[in-house]
Amino acid sequence: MEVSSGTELPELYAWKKGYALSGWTDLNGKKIEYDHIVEEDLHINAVWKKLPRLNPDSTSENADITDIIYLLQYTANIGIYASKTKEEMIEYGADLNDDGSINIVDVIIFLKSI
Ligand SMILES: [Ca+2]
Repeated sequence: MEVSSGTELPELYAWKKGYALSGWTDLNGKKIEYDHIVEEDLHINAVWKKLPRLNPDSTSENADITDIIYLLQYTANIGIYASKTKEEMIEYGADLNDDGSINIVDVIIFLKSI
């Protein structure tokens, strides 16, 4: 995708089934901060992250609303993942925007991605 000088990065609205758009990188693979104003014309690549399967009872290959409920429960410190560390949740793939935190933003991205 080409982005013109003086504009902001596109919002994270793109959609790919089973994946969340977690951000953008430049051609060298370096992550571009979301609030970065582009200073020169730039080619950016989307970073897609596979949606995690958090529902242990699910047999489906693709993530669904039940996985989001488990993530939402984690952010409220309840449910089967409540005792998991942030690092464990990141390992499960729950940090959908790659900011090192598991919170409501990840839940929203998840909701927008299924
Ligand atoms: Ca996050």
